[in-house]
Amino acid sequence: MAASREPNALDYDAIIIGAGISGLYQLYRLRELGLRARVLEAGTGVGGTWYWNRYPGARFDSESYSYGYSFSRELLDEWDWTEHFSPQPETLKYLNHVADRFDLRRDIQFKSRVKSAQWDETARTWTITLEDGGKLTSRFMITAIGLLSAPTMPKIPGVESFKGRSCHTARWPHEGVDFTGKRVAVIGTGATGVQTIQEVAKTAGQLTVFQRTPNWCAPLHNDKISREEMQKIRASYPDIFKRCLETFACFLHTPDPRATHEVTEAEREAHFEKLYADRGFGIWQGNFRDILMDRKANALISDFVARKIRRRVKDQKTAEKLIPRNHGFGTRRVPLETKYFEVYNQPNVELVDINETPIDRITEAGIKTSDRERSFDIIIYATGFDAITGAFDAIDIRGENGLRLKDKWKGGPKTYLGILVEDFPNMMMLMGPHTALGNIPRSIEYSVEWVSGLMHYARDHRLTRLEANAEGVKSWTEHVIKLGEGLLSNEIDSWMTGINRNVDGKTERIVARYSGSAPAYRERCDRVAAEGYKEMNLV
Ligand code: NA7
Repeated sequence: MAASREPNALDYDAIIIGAGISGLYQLYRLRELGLRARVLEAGTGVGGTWYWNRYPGARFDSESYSYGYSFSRELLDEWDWTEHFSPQPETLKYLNHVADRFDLRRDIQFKSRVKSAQWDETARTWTITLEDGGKLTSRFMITAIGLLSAPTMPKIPGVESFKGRSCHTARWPHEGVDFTGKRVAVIGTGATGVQTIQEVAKTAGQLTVFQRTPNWCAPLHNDKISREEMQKIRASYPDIFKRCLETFACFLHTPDPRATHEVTEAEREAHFEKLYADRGFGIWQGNFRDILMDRKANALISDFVARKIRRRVKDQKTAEKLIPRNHGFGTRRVPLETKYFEVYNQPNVELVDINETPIDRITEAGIKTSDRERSFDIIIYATGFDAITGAFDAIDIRGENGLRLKDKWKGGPKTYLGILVEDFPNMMMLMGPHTALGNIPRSIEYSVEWVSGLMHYARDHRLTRLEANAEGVKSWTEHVIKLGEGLLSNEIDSWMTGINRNVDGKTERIVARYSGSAPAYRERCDRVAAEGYKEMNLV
């Protein structure tokens, strides 16, 4: 480590970029190892995703008690969740509580957006340059920059010309926005759009939703958690986290071992009904094991959800517009909703299918579609993110011989375990491409612990250069691509397949996610550590 070779020659042993769920926990662990660590955070506070996404209706789609940190019994003992799916303000409060409780803030530098990071082979260090020109040197660089953190505006002419108020959901004003009596437009109907729409519809004078692709939404069934219930949840934390570690994607839900055709039609309907009536992601993550692989099975659940939409939406023309046609249920991220479909029964809500009447441009007064112009007071852009690789692309990261990470990943990311990249020594990624995602905080805790294990090993063995080698990267990348074969979701355009037509060069599908099971991922990573990281080049 830095301290052992050249005492204090470097600013830090490790720089962590980002003070979200991963950055906070990584800082905690590195401190335990006695390392000089610093977190660089673009925002004015901690929380990452939960700091930036303050849009109305933002909340977890995973059960709160499966989503919080599990590493500290004291933290679990003292924190009460008030809803089964925590709303954003409560989650942000929680993460602030974590930062205070573990005294993390003294090593976090806010308002520090990283502009570039340059590897220096001779000194074996990273030089990190901030947007304000500040420079810091560090032996190791750990990216905790999130997989959905680079928001994108739509490529629609005239976006800058609107004279009313416009906000991207991921850059929501801290003081909030009052919709009472206002004419509001929402562009985008992904998980974010759905949460926003159902909330804004409560107070807006007129709400117009501009939909390009409808998504298969399912009921969230959120509820308050009483004190007694919280006590029971607290007592069962060991079981909850044990279950999360056993399931396919770290959710409380995991696929039903039966295939769709193994049950009778009546049993199948009953199972779908039960899942539709249950909380959370069960209908997506806990359904028959073949619904995300087998076209016939997928058609059955898609048909079931379509029937629900037709029943819930009064105007059948509108209902048909809300039913996805170009992808099956669960092949894109399933937005979870609370009376979302009923919003379209309100007299003050209009759905505009922009496939029928495309948006020509944003005007000074509002939005002009091919048939007419509508005036608005507020336009909300729920248009998503340059996902998974976007936050990396936003930083000019240069490894050996000035190689740009963006160039290295042309045509799709290449990684070792989703954590390391060849030619980018001493850079470790938390929630980078090719890691197991699923219930994100569970995956984060594992990745942070794995990276901390590697740091520990490096310290004990006085290593100053850790790099993935070509063979390891090739075999991991091939493994990830193979795992994605046969998955219906990999045949569909979505942020999960790296598509974002608002970003140049993001029009070809890539395999950006590890789609095997989380236990298998952990087993592989554990083995690498147990065998002394022999698949890596360590000096
Ligand atoms: P998503 O899921 O990427 O959704 C973005 C939405 O915005 C989607 O409906 C897009 O339609 C729409 N969009 C994007 N660009 C345009 C243009 N140019 N014109 C019209 N409509 C457009 O992002 P979210 O923020 O909802 O969710 C991202 C993840 O964050 C979510 O899955 C959770 O895991 C948390 P499209 O489908 O591309 O036709």
